[in-house]
Amino acid sequence: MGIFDKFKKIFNENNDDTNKKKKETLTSKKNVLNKKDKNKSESEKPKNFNKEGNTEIEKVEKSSNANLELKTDKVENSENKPLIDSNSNKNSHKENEPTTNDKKKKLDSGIKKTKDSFFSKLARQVAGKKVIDELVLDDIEEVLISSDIGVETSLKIIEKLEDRVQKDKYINSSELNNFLKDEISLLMLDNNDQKINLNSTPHVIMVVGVNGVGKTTTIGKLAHLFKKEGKKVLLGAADTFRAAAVDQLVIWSERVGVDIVKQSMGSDPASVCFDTLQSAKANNYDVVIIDTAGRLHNKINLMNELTKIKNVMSKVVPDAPHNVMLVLDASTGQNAIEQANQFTKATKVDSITLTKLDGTAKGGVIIGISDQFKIPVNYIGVGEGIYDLQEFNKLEFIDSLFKNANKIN
Ligand SMILES: Nc1nc2c(ncn2[C@@H]2O[C@H](COP(=O)(O)OP(=O)(O)O)[C@@H](O)[C@H]2O)c(=O)[nH]1
Ligand SMILES: [Mg+2]
Repeated sequence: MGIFDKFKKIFNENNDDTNKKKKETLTSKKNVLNKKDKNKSESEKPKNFNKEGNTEIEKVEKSSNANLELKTDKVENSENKPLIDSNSNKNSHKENEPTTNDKKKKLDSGIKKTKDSFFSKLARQVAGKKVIDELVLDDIEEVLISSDIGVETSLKIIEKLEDRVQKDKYINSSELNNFLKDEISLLMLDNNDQKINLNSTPHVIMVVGVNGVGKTTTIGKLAHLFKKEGKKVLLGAADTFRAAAVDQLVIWSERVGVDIVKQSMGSDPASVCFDTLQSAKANNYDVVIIDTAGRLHNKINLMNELTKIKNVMSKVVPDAPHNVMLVLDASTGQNAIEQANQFTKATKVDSITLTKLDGTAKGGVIIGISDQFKIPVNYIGVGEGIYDLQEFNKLEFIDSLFKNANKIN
């Protein structure tokens, strides 16, 4: 009996036992990870959530602004407080638009760390082994789990790999890479319709996600993409919670050259949304993008807040928001999966944008997110600049991830 047949025999004899054990180990690994993530998200909660206590509420009288015209640079309400900043006629940035090739390079360099870390770990595990057989599967499983793909998704891949190795007895390392490439493609949701379909006017996109994930930055980049397509874009600064949040969105609106509706810090986010949608309707905007505060201190509060905002919006535009976009930060790895869990429980999420894929080794999280949530990842953030938002293309991403993978060691 050859050595592989011997291993196979032993493997088959212990197969049931091993599978059981493997599942138990994975469950315990999963528990540890979940616990870790839970602790992490606890520590990310804003410490001073006390609106009345910390916020100087400057009362901004709402105007009946249904007929506001944006002819002037600033439209002022009855108290001479600017309500809408009109930037659409301003000469915005003069940076050069990147070519398709530039974008590809940016994607390649963005996911380089993810790629290097994943394939070098994989190469280390299979180093010195001519073939991949059952004995190496545990090590490959470790690599998948530690690459932020997510435990559930890793388990699915490993089960398929087990079947394959049982069938073929063994595969070599380039076959392993091809196998992983095919399986990962199958697991990732097919996002053929990558663009957000702007099928109503105004089309309202509400952007949600915890603090610091890149919501405001994404809104700026997105506004630029829509403007470039000839859309009339209005931003709504409904993150009234933090001092700098409104200012940050104003800066983006000026940079991109799109209009913005704002009130003072501390005002009711729902009221900002109401104003924004009214202005959008009255002035024929094509797209409205609403920035929200990233509070995730508990599911009930989050749910209540988002429900309130949605209800107020639908009073002005009945089916708004048309798209709830969840922004997740790839560099937080497993924690991004946990946030997706929380947000999808609190509200219906229509699309996901995964930011900070540049400079992180945890980009594998996009595979787990696509597999587990069945929500299209529409955009990826690959930097802080205005052009650093790309429509997510599964095949391009996978090609970039696996290109020359055999050479990494
Ligand atoms: N490298 C990188 N940084 C990003 C990306 N998106 C956002 N950021 C940065 O992340 C930080 C937080 O972003 P911000 O938009 O304020 O997050 P928010 O709190 O969710 O609105 C800022 O310093 C951004 O410049 C990205 O795709 N890549
Ligand atoms: Mg923000």
